[in-house]
Amino acid sequence: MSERTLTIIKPDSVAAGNVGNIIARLEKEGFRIVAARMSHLSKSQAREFYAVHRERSFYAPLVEYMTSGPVWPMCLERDDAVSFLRKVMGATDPAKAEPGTVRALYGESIERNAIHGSDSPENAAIEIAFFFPTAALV
Ligand code: FUP
Repeated sequence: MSERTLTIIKPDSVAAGNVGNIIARLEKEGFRIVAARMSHLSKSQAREFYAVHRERSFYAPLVEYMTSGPVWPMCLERDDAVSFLRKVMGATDPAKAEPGTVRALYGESIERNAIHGSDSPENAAIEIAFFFPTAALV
């Protein structure tokens, strides 16, 4: 069933010049880009986006990293978009990600792991609303 999810091309990918490669891969995998923009997150935006991790030891460095440079949040649409993006993205740690996945190809470390993908349809709806007002979705 057609579904929407939220990805973020993270600062390491933008800095390394991998935005085009990652977007091309996502389109090749059948995702339609419903909304996209370049953004430089504020500390408070990054803290809010990753609030579920606020008790974790990696929270502060994660917020630092996600605000260290521009990112590309995008709303994507496809059949089973949430689970399919998780598959194309690969495991959180690029060293453990399946060969050929976006994180295996472009991720530098468990923190600097190239791309975000929503982990459930419920969170996808919350995360899409976080970055894009309804009017921005086409
Ligand atoms: P994922 O859903 O694969 O992005 O992974 P999580 O929601 O568990 O983690 C969100 C982000 O926190 C990761 F993308 C990177 C960061 N993180 C770390 O830096 N260290 C960890 O041990 C786990 C996650």
